[in-house]
Amino acid sequence: MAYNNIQLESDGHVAVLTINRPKALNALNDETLTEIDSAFDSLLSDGQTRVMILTGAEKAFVAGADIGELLKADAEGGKQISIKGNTLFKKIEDADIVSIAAVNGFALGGGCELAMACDIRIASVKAKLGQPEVNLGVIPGYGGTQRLSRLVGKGKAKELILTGDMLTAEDAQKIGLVEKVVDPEALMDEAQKMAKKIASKGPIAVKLSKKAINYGSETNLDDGIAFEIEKFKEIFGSDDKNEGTQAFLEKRAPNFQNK
Ligand code: CO8
Repeated sequence: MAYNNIQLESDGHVAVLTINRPKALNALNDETLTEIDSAFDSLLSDGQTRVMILTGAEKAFVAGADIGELLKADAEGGKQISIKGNTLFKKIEDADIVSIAAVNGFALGGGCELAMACDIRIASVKAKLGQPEVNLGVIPGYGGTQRLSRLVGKGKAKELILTGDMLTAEDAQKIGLVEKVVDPEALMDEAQKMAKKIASKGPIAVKLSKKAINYGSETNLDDGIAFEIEKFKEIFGSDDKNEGTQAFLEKRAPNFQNK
């Protein structure tokens, strides 16, 4: 399928989705959100993608929602914009596909929110992250008021959202907003290396681990442990669990079949 604002490339179990609207620093206008959604659906149904790397073309990851579109929206329009972005970001967060944000440059507002909806964030030293919505007289509307405090704590989230300050990649790493910081030239290699490593592991184990971590971070410990026990039972009914354990004992590489 041809897209105007994104590029999608797949190589085996790893796909790279590049947001490519550099004239607006990859800002998420309605068309771009629709294209990301449709590309992500195609990955969910292709039967082979296990990891998606999300990145941005040229100097930005994503500089936020498209401010021109925000200006035109009234209260109901604002609600629809927020629902559309939140629905897509939640789909990415909940998906069986693991997502890695390769944050190459500005990840502001909706861009920071998109990175936070991904499972893992790797940033270039050139990246700048923040929630500058208050500068525009608006609030984060793609999950930022919810996910930022879950990642970095309530006080830091309030400091960042209420001041609108931008963080360097190093400072973002210090507070747990990104997991790794690398040189710009190394960013995609690092993301690919991690993606391929994850894609080589037991695929059911990877997706159930992700589900259990997501579930557990939104509930109490007893519920989370009960969920883990159920997922543990599920994985013990899989062929891949027998293959992985057998391969270890036979001192060979496992040949996982995703079943
Ligand atoms: N939307 C639209 N266009 C943008 C955006 C954006 N978010 N960001 C940059 N652009 C455009 C600029 O207007 C400029 O266009 P032109 O060349 O036609 O003048 C072009 O991209 C290049 O930008 P700059 O010249 O400003 O580049 P600089 O390197 O000087 O500055 C910055 C880079 C610091 C990133 C600067 O562009 C900036 O501050 N951008 C806005 C960042 C921002 O405020 N983002 C948050 C947006 S609000 C948001 O994301 C809310 C999410 C939830 C929405 C749900 C609501 C209901």
